[in-house]
Amino acid sequence: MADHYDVIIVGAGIGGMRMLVETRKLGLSARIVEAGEDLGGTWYWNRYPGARTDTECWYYCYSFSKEILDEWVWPERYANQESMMDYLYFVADKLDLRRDMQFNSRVQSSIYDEEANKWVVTLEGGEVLTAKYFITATGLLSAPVAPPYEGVESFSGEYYVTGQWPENVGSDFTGKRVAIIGTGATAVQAIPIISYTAEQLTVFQRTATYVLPSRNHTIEDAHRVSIHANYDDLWKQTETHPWALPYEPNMGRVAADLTPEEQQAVLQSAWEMGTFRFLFETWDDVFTNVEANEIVNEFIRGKIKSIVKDPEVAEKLTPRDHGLGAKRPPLGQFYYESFNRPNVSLVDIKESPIERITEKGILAGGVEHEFDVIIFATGFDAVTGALVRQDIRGVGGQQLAERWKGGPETYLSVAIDGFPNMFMVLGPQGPFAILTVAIEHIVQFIGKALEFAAENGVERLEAESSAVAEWVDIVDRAKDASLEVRGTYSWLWGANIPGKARVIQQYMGGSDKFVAAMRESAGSEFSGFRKVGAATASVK
Ligand code: NA7
Repeated sequence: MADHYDVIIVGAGIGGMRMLVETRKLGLSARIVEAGEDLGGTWYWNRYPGARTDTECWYYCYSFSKEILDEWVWPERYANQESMMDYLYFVADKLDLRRDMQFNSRVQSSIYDEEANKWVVTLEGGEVLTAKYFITATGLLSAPVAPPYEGVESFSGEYYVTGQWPENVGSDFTGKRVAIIGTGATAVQAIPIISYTAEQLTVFQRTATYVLPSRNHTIEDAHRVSIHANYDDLWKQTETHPWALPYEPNMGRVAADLTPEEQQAVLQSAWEMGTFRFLFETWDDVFTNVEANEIVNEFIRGKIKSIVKDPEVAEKLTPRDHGLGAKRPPLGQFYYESFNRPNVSLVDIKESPIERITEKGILAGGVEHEFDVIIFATGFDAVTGALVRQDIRGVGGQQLAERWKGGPETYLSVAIDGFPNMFMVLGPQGPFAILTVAIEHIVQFIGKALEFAAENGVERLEAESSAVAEWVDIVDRAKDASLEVRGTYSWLWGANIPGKARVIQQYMGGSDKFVAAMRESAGSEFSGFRKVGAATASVK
């Protein structure tokens, strides 16, 4: 007999842990199955040198418990990987979450049994669990891209993928010649740290990006007191901001309202503050007006030129083929400065394409570069990757991967027609927003749906096809608001994965509107869901 639960949750990261707390509140039995050896999700896997949040930690955290908010002491503006793990351990210990988690448990298949109206989850290794509800919390950026070049197996040195960083490899590369491929948010964090010890660090860049300064710092006690005192207002603010940031949602001005001198002063002061304030506390048309966007782009290009001493390197680091916002901008701490170090060099692989990995290193543009270590910071099959890589089957054996071949289709990111009693925490077509805030809203919505089902004798809760079609349309239309400067680059469009449908993966209409749509559904007896009662649960 398989162990049976009310709920099986896949993933013991921030989302899965929060979902477990919610199911306990409802008095449901729940089991988290987790592929890793420990909890932490993103923070368990991404142990690469320099890994840290690029969201200020006082809102990159759980908001559901005042006690946890009050008790936990963040040491820095952006928590590093170790701090994030300590925080998650603290939460897990405090709420005794581990007793409902099992590790080293990678799911092989999750299949809806229509006759029995239950989910059958089979783990690699053969263990079978069953549940009424199947909830995925497998993360948006958790399915790393495999090293994308031939010859990796022939490399005689060590190679690492940042999203699967081995536990026994730290950040000391003394005496090593190191290559890093990629210049996204991950590499931007890793490069400065690796540059401190590596004998030589060679960065292979495909596309130059706009890196904004993070301005990390330790948190003074007085600052901490003020953060804690203002938490209620902070969470309220996240409800009105499109990215769920605790900032004012807009400045009430566009670039054209300011003189060129005023524009430069505004940009300079936003640059000094660090974090995403640079995007939101300058002018409101940064992402929607090409000219307004270009003023910001030029400002950052000027910064690169002034920071990087070698003009040729500075030029290679300067993005010219897209505007700020076309890709999710990384935050860096002394990123551009790293390229002034004598042990750091840059290879532009658009000029010198990587041909293959060799026994000794990397062959690019006809030149063989020799290395002891190669680091692949080449990103993730984002948003849908972790879901379609699982064998998830709904009604009639329909496979999720097959269903989403042409792009994801969901209702409010949490449910899919044909997949009854399945919910997703951070599924595709959810808000492009601060994920901890998004998780809180989504988990509460799922919790209310389960409560509604229990109170109303609903045995099978499933998104209506018409509601899915409508949400897909809303997501598609929302992308147009800022398309002119955003383009269709990056993982946000599935553009980094050959053969993946090039459609917008997340809802760009704003976290505030997303939350309103969820509240509307919950407030009208979960409109958009088909509800089937006990007697007819297994009838088609
Ligand atoms: P990203 O942002 O997807 O960055 C991946 C980087 O790797 C980016 O610079 C890519 O260049 C580069 N890349 C990808 N494939 C290749 C190949 N085949 N050859 C060379 N370079 C390649 O992933 P990250 O892990 O940095 O960050 C993910 C998110 O984590 C980030 O957005 C934050 O939300 C946190 P490209 O720009 O595609 O030319």
